[in-house]
Amino acid sequence: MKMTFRWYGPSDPVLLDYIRQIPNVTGVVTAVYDVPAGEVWPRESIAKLKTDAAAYGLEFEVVESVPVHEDIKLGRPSRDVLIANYCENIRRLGEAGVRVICYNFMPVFDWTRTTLQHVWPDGSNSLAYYKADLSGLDPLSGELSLPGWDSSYKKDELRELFDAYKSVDGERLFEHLGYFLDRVIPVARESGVFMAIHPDDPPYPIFGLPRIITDERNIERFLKLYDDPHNGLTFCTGSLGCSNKNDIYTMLDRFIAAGRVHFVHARNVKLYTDDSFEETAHFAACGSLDLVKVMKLLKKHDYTGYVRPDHGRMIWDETGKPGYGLYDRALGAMYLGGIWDGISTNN
Ligand code: DNO
Repeated sequence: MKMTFRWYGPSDPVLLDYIRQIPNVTGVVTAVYDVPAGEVWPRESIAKLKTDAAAYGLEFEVVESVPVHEDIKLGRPSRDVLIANYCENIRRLGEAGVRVICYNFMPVFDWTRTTLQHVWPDGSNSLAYYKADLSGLDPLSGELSLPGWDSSYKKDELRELFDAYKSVDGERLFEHLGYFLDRVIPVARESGVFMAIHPDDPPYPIFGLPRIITDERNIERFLKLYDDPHNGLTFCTGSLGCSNKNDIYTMLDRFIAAGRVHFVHARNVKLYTDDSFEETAHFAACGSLDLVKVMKLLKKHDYTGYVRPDHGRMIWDETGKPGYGLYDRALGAMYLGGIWDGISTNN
């Protein structure tokens, strides 16, 4: 297991200088952020991430994310050029020593929450998603925007995208994903890169847009679309764990045994019966998920892939990118590392 930490590049208030002080973190997870989706990342930008990380004794072996252009998800004719660009990114990242690329196939929006600051009785705050509040949110109003969303869309473009998705249901989206994998995975294999799709977050359709990387059956179907270890998963406990129908431990056990898990996002959530959820501290007793059990499963399979503490709360008056402050994620890294050491010792 290699413990990593997400770093948003030079503009991140969480400095590499801080990350290197977390004892069990050996590498950063990052990306080139100033190139629009669908374009090729300059080799110099990739090399700079590597040298920046190395200057602090950190590895750069995981990219999160190389975004997939909407035209690929929509199956538009322009997808072939965009997929060729995607393949070129895989080659360049492989040459730079990147081993895992995390990406997602969620239409239009990445992760979605109904509040970024749910306040807890102890004064900390975290991201939350209340199903009942979603109907009151209009993603086309231009007023709602979340840090995970691509803010480059103008209002009209968003409307046009929503219209285009009217003819793309879950089945079509699966077809378009298969088309993408058929072209991308052979390049990943040649480049020594493992592709690791991120589950949809939350794992059910929102705003009428389809979502397919949601549960055991669909993930199995995804893995079969291209049956090769280079077509793998980012196993995000919090994304999959915020649906009551997902048994994340059985899923993890099964997909790791199949050699298809390359990256683990360890996050805890407090889950409600209607699939609403609040993100909590990583500590098992704080939420509905048991990260001790998760780490034990990694141990059981001698997992040698990458792990990172996912979303933390904002604590100790920290401000910054919601979910991605330093303090609570560092506590998470230590908690996960402590569990790992605890189960690794024979004493
Ligand atoms: C949320 C993240 C996601 C993830 C993408 C992968 O905090 O886990 O935004 O990076 O879905 O493409």
